[in-house]
Amino acid sequence: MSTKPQINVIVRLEDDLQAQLEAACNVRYLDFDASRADLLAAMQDAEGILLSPRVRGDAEFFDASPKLRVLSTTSVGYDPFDIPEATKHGVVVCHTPGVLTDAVANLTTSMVLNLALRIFENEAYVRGGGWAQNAPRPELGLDTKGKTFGVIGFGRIGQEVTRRMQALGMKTIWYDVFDTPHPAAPPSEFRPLEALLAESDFVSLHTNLDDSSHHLIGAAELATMKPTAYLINTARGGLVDQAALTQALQNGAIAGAGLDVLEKEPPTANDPIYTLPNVICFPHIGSATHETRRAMRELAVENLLAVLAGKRPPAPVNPEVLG
Ligand code: 8YV
Repeated sequence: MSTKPQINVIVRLEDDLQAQLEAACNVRYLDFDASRADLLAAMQDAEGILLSPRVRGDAEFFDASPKLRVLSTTSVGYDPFDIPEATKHGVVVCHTPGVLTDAVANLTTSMVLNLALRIFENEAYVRGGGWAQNAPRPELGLDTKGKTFGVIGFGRIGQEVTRRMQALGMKTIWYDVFDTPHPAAPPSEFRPLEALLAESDFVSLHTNLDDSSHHLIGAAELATMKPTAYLINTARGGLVDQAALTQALQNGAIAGAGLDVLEKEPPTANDPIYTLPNVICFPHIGSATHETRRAMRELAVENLLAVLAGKRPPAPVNPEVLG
């Protein structure tokens, strides 16, 4: 009988990463569309699981996983997993911070530039024959120099976005639940949330989603923003009250939004938000460069194998379980 630990994998992996797992574990590959019942049944004997944040790890999940020691997600965000429940069940949750910082900061930058310079409108104008017909051109865009960029969530990604915005000539300010920045953070001024919202020409979200940050941006916060300001969200859809945002965008309470995440993903076909003229919306691709996704999968495999081998994983969310 094999003494290798049983693990479940619900992530598509490269051959070499599969081989690495298979050398150390009995690997069961589960279908992405596996029913909840099939998933829970497969958790009976599993000591580890490698998954994406599309799977919900709640109390029911951990109760159905009596042997589970490690849950390793291919994401930095761990909002779908109930961390206190995991800790209660002695499960180490691991994630992938750091390796996706540049990719998300780049996508955020692309949104700022696309919104400021009206890139999509201009491209559509030319592609649609507008230039060839000498039709009236889309409105002019905005300079970034001298504008104020407010970051909500001054962690790794928020700091990297700040560096890029400073390179674009913007004044940067930040808000977080702490008001003393990390020593390596770029120089940038702290503001209370309301002051940041009122002062910024761009407000960009880079914070975790949890009970305390759910709908951090709602109708009142949107009303505090300048009517000329833009909201950018490359973090989590649940940080923003999407119904309130839709309204604010429709009635011109803010100028526009760049969204890589929505409250419901994928959105319903009749969700108005992604067709509004003052919105650019991407399908949650912040980390989806070839190299970054590979690095995330590598780190997730490393996290999982470390815990199963009784070693400290590189990126635990609840290290207290490790003792
Ligand atoms: C990915 C993410 O969409 O890291 C996160 O928290 O949301 C994204 O990088 C996701 O991890 C895909 O598996």
